[in-house]
Amino acid sequence: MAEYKHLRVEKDEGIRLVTISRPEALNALNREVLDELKDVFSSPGDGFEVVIITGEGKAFVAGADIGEMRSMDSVEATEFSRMGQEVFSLIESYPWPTIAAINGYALGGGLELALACDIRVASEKAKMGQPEVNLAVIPGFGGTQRLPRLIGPGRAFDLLYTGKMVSAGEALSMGLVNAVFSPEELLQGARKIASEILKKGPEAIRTIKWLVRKGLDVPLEDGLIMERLAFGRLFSTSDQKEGMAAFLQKRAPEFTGK
Ligand code: DAK
Repeated sequence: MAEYKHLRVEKDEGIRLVTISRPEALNALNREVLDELKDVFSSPGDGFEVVIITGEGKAFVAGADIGEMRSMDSVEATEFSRMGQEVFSLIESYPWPTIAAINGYALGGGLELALACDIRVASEKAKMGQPEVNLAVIPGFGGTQRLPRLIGPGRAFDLLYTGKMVSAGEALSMGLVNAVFSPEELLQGARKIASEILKKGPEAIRTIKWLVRKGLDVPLEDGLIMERLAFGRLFSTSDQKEGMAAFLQKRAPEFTGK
């Protein structure tokens, strides 16, 4: 497995844990961190897996690196935004499920990173927000687009206009996160969700991810056609035969990913 300066990547029983580790800057996303994330998500691993992204120390990610952005001109800022958007789109379209385990501050680019994941779980200590307006800028890594799609435009406008931070409980009530755990149980909670997913038919999981992601961008009629074709395709897998046989024989299935 590749070695990184700001990321720790560990794989265990189908779960890939990616820890962003730049604690001296609360894991702020500079170009180096973005480059390393790009490398991790550029190839689809070695088979069925769930990726958990978390942060080292008291922050998940406290945003894009303000020190690095401070002196950018418009051309450089546009390029920085393109770079971040490209990396987060890679994460969003990664073929296997992704879970953001939000251990602390997820602000600006940090919340945008979590928004690019399929599932978000948060520690009771987490604080989330899009504070870019405090710096007289806007989210540049997808926040104006993914946040309203996830929680609806009204709640997104509130967060985007005011730049306020919300607690894990508030985030849960607005559908921004799926579950809240104590700080000690956060990773265990994320791993439990991952393990549950890893018991399922790999091709079914990958197909669900693809359909949900692609389906949100097309008219319902087209999405239903995509679903129908994908549904049919799964009936040519041996896992479908195994899954249904195991149910009828009242035993646990043994999926092979074929
Ligand atoms: N960037 C760089 N350094 C950061 C940082 C950040 N986002 N957040 C924290 N740090 C650094 C602090 O400067 C401090 O460094 P030292 O002074 O120790 O050298 C260290 O991390 C610890 O931070 P604090 O001392 O401030 O820690 P506190 O516990 O007191 O406060 C905090 C924690 C999270 C409330 C506070 O650090 C904070 O407010 N941080 C900034 C949060 C923020 O505003 N995040 C949004 C960043 S803007 C775009 C592309 C992208 C974006 C926008 C446009 N285009 C290209 C158009 C995205 C923008 C953002 O994400």
